[in-house]
Amino acid sequence: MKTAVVTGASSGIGEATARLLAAEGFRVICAARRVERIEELAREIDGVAIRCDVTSQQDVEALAAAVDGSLDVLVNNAGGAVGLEPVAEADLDAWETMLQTNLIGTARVTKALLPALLAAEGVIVFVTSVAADAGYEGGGGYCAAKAGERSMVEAMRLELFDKPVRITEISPGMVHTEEFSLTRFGGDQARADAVYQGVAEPLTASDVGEAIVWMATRPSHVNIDRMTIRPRAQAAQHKVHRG
Ligand code: 8X3
Repeated sequence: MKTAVVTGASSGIGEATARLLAAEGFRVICAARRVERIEELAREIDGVAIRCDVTSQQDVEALAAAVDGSLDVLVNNAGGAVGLEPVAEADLDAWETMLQTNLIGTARVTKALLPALLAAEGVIVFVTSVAADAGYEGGGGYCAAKAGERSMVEAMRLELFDKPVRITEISPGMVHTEEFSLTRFGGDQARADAVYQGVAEPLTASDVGEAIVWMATRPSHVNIDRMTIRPRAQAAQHKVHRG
């Protein structure tokens, strides 16, 4: 049975991807900070739950120990946005959090699990964002974190060009999940809802999860370097059709 690790598996794209990978026959190791959520998910999909804060070296070592030497798929999904203030008013603690989770935490997990991925001729799917394409107003910290993550992906693909591992990236646009915007706006539901207001069909977590599963299940000589995925209503970052 093939094994997959999904970080940030407690909700949203991570949870949907874990469910879809399990439906494809993978044994899924669900990693996240909120252990009750991932334990329930692991029970439902017959997987494994490992408490993992990607900013903790100790937690990531425990995750690597659970993988036990061989890993087919790593979905680096943990991360997110905090705040939407202009740089002039930025909360730099929030920036620190975004850089520590999206960029450095992802690097920590990737470093720890790379030997197991090489052993299995595995594939890594990095969940970045269209925020990595260009800066937007209020996105300074988040865009920097995601652009940094993308740069790491590009470096790794070159560094590992002659090794049996694939380095892939999915870059989602507007995805309506339970928590992404709520976290960004510190629990302000009205502000979070306004992000998707009037948009008939933003992407769902499963739309992105299905694309991730497709990327991760191509034959081992096929590398999907980067997939940008947006709802039809979002032609570009600022070009969103609202009814
Ligand atoms: C989420 C997409 O547009 O909020 O990663 O940056 S956006």
